[in-house]
Amino acid sequence: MEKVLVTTALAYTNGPLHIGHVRSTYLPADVYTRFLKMRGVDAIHIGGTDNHGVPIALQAELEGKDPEEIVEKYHEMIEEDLERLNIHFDEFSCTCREFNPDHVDMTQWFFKRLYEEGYIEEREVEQLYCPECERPLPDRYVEGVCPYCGAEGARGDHCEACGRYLEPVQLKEPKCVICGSKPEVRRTMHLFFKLSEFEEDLKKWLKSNDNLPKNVRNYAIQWVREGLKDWDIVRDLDWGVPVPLERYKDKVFYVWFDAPIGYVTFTKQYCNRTGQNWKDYWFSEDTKIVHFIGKDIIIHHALFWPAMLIGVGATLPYTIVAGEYLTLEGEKMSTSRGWVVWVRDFTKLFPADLLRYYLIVVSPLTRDADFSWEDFRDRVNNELVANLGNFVYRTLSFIYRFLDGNVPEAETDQEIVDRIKETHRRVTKHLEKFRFREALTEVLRLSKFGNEYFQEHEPWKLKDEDPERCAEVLRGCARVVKALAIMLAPFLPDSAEKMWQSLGYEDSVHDVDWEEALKDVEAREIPKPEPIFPKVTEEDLQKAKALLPEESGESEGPDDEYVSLEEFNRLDLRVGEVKEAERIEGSDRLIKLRIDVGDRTVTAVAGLYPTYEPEELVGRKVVVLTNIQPKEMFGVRSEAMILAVGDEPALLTIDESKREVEPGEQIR
Ligand code: B3M
Ligand code: ZN
Repeated sequence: MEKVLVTTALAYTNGPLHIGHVRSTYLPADVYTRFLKMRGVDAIHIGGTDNHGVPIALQAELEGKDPEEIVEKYHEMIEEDLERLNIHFDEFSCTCREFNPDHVDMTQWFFKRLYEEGYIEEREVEQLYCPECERPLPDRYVEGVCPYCGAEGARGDHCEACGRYLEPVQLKEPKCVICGSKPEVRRTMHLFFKLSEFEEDLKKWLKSNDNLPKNVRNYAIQWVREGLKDWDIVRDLDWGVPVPLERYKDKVFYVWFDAPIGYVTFTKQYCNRTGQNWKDYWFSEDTKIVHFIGKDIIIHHALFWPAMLIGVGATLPYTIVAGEYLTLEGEKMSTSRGWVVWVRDFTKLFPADLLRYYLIVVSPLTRDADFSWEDFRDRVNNELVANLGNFVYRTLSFIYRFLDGNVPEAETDQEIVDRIKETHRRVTKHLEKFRFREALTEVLRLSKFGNEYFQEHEPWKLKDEDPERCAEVLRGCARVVKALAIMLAPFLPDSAEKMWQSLGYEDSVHDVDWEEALKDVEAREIPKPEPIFPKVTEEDLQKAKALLPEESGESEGPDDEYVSLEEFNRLDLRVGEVKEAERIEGSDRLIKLRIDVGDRTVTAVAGLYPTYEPEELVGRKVVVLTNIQPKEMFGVRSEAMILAVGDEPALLTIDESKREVEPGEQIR
C-alpha cells in the first residue's frame, strides 16, 4: 500500500515554541496527517528537534553550560508545547549526538555513501581564527560589517539587514563574539559536497514535479539558474556530528548537513519500534514524502537535501509545503525584544483549538499573516462561538429539552444530504491541495447553513404544531452536527471530540472514517449539552495583551480614527512612469525600478516578482508615494513606494481613457 511520510522542520533547541512556529509548519502538518489517517491512508508524521550548530553551541557558551544541557531543556519544553496544542507525532526525536547515537550513525552513513560515490571533495579554505581564544571562529562566532549593505552587527553566516548569506572572511571589521578581539585568517582543510554536479538533475526534478507549490518551485529554480556552488559541509567546532575521517577528528559536520538526515533517522527509529523497514519509506517509489517547512529554508529542502538524496539513491520529496511568515500586531516577531506569543502563555489563557482555528483562518499558508489579539477575539466570538458553537449548542439543547434527549428517528431533507455531500467534496479537495484555510472556511459555511436551516424551519413552533416535521428538522440538524464533528477533527481535535460525544457517540471521532461524514446520524440518547467554545471576554483580552511589552507610545482615542485633510495632503502621491526595471540579485521577489515622477527620477524597490516580469513594467504609469522615508533593501536605497493591492500584487493603474496623464501629476 502507498505510504505517506509527513515531516515538520526540526526546531532548534534554543527556545520554546511560539505561534510563528505553529502557524508555518507544525499545525498544517498535523492537520494534514490527521486528515490522511482518517481517510485510511498509511500516513505517519515524523519530527523532532535540531540540536547542533553554532547558535546552540554559542548560547551554551554564553550561559556557561554544556550544549547538551541546553538541548535537553528546550527539547522537553518543545515537546510539552506540542502536547498542549494537540500536535501529534508518530515519532518525535532529536538529532543530538549525546542523546541519539542513531543519528550519528545515519549521518555518517549518508556521508560515507556520498564519499564513495565521489560527491565529496577536499579543499583548502580560509577561515577566521581568534588568537586570543586560540580557536577557529565559524559562522556566528564572528560579527562585523556587512560587505554588501554596510550594516553593522552582521553575523559570520548572514546579514539580517539585507538578508544575504555570508562567509566569515567576507565581513569587514570582524570581531570575535566571545572576547571581542580581531581575528586573523588561517587556512585549513574542509570537505565539500559537489552540489554543482546535481544542477541538471535538480533542474529536471524541479521542472517536472507538478506537486511542488509555486513559491517553492520558482524560488528554487531561480537559485539553480544563478548557478550552484559546491557546499562546505564541515565546521571547526566541537559540537556536532563527528566527521568519520581520521584527519577531520577535530571537526564536525555543518548543522545543515546533519539536520535533514534527522528525518531519516527518526523514520528508522519509528520503524524499529513498529517492526517495519525504514527503507520502505526512503528507498521506495511507493512512498510520498511531504515536507512542511518555513519559507526561509526553501533552498535547504528544495536544493541541498534533494541533491543529497539523489547522491545516495533515495526517494525524492513528493512535495514541499512552505509556510509564509507570521507577524504580531503588524510587527515582525522578535524573541529578543519579547515581541512574541509563546505557546505556553497562550494555552494558559485559552483552549488550544482557538489558536489552531485562528492561525488557519487568518490567511492562506502561502501568504504572510498577522496575529492580532483583537482580531483573534473577533474571529473567535463572531465565527467560532456565534456560528459553529451556536448551531451545535442550539441543536443539541433542543433535542435534550424537547425531544427527551434522543436524536429522533426520522427522514432527513434531501437539501441537507446534498449540502453535506458538497461540503465534504470541497473540504477533501482543498485538503488534498494543502489549502487549509479554504477547507476550514468551507466547514464553517456548513454550520452557517445549519443555523439558517434551523431558523427557517422554526422547530420551536413545530414541536407543538407538527411534531413529526419537528423530528425531521432536528434529525437533519443532528446530521449536520455529525458531519461537522468529523470534518473538524483534523483542525480542532478537542472540540470535534466534544461535539462527537455530545451526539451520544462513545468512541472517538479520531477513529472514525472520513467518509462517515456522509452517512446518516444514529438515533442515540445524548448527554446534557454544554457549550463547545468559550467566548473571549474583555478581561481575557486584557490579560492576553499584557503578555506583550508596552506598545510604543501609540495613543488611542476617537481622533486617531480619522485622518485630517492636512495629514492626507502630506502624502506626496503622484503619477510615475517606469523607466527601468530589473530584479535584485539574491531576492526572490524584489524588483528595482527607476521611475520618472515629473521633477526627478527616483529609485524604488518593490516586491512585484514573479507576478510581474521586469520587462512588462517598463513604460507603465503607476501610482507612487514619493515622500516615504527612504529605506535600504539588499543594498539598494528605495526612495518611493509603488501602490499595489495585496501580497500577490496587482498594480494600481491610471485611467487614461479620457485624457493622457503626465508623470509627476498629483493624485488627490
Ligand atoms: N532548525 C531551521 C528552522 O528551525 C532548522 C530546520 C531544520 S529542518 C531539517 O527553521
Ligand atoms: Zn576571541
